[in-house]
Amino acid sequence: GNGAHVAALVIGTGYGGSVAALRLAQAGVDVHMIEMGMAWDTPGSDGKIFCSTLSPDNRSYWLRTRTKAPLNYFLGFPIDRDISRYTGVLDAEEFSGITVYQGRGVGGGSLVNGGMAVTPKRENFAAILPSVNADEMYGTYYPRANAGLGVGTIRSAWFDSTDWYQFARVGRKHAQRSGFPFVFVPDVYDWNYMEQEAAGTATKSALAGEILYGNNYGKKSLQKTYIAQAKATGKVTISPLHKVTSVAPAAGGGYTVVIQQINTTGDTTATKTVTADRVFFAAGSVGTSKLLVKLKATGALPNLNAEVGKGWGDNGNVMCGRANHLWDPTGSSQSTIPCAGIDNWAAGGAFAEVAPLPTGIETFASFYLSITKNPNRAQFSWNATTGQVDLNWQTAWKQPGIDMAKTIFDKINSTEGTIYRTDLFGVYKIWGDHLTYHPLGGAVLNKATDNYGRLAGYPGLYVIDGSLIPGNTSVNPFVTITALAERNIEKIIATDL
Ligand code: FAE
Repeated sequence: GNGAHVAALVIGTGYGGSVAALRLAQAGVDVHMIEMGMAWDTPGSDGKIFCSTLSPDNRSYWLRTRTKAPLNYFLGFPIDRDISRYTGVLDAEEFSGITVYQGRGVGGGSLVNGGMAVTPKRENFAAILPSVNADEMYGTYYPRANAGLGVGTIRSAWFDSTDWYQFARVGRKHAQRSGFPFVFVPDVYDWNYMEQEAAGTATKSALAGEILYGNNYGKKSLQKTYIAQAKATGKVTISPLHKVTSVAPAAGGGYTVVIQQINTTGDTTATKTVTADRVFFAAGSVGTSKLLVKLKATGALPNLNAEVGKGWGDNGNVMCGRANHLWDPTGSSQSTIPCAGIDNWAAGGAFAEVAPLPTGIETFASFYLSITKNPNRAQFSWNATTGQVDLNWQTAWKQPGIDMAKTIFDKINSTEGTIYRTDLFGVYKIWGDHLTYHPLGGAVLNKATDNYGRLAGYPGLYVIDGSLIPGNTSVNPFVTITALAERNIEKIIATDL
């Protein structure tokens, strides 16, 4: 409540925040988590907590009156539709040159993501987090993160036989015929549950088009893993629909945190002030960067260093589709959960997820989300005129990523005698170069913070989320975000408490 004092306040309930909350609570610290999104624990009038990708309603998007699907065209026709404004689960946050998709609610990105839980190849780690000891990460913190997240892999006999992954088997055939390594990718979706869905003995979720706006069953989101464990300690409380707007040193020590309570149409209904001995910024790459840049510029935290807001990258995300021959159908039944990728990182700088296109009809399309080594980095800055934080990314900065993705798909098209789809992102547009699912950086480790996330200039303030990672993880990012948070919180508990 207003005026309260807390030992540790955590801003955000995604991967970094959930790890911090659990480990602090286990060390005996009382933790309060503040989350701007909803709790997502109560079914709607249809009996479901989340809506399906095929029929989005107000639960789909964060404060929008029209959906903004990442893949927004089909056969050249726009597929977005009107919805009522609501604190839905997926935020399509628009900056001048890029739309950044993020989860909103208790569980952060784990509510909306594909659950692909990938540990980077060790040989790539030095480029991802140069100041972090790789032996410790691969010996201790990656295994700890994988265990905490409940990571598993598809059963290969089922992969080889089920209709639901025909699209991925076509992806494998095409990758291998062009000489690219095809690799299975672990996921936090419960693979046994998915086999039961296919057998008709469990309510369908991944096999019913659920993913982008939440999975009602099957996916081990943070609500079911780290957050459930944190709550079970009895030392963690969570305030959903509360947004942190300010953090500043308090007169008697610690920090004054200003929090706005909002309703489900996004209006502020109350403003509360609490004090906290320690504050953990875990609002995600964009959320944490925006807060820190604003607080530095407006005088709440003037001593933050000049690295704050810098080093932001898109993890090289680009999307594309290929048009298959009529003898290569990808299937009208597709699981929403990707399970494999094409690895051309070393030779071409691209790792491509073989992604589903679960439309319910045969599309003859192969669809891919590529993670590339795009070197471009952007910066957040305070715009005093608008009172907003801007990001200076430009759409043209995706070109290196497109060129890297082409090292895979130009080759496959040439081997197969196929072409790119031009109907998925507009009319005659091949590349989905307008978005990222993987924002990273903005408060980079060992630059804006020390080597464990302590913010320079302010004892007791920490960053513990994707903003620590300088723009790229070579694979999907949440296992690395979780493992880094495990490493940093262990050090902070051992030395700062
Ligand atoms: P995040 O999970 O974004 O959590 C931050 C939380 O803070 C959110 O719940 C916010 O609502 C909340 N917040 C922000 N500002 C405030 C504020 N001022 N006050 C209170 N609360 C606030 O951060 N990654 C993978 O590894 N594998 C995948 O398969 C995958 N698929 C994805 C698919 C989609 C559609 C999307 C959007 C993302 C995907 N990702 C995937 C990325 C992954 O979800 C993301 O990297 C992590 O969620 C980032 O974790 P953080 O802890 O940094």
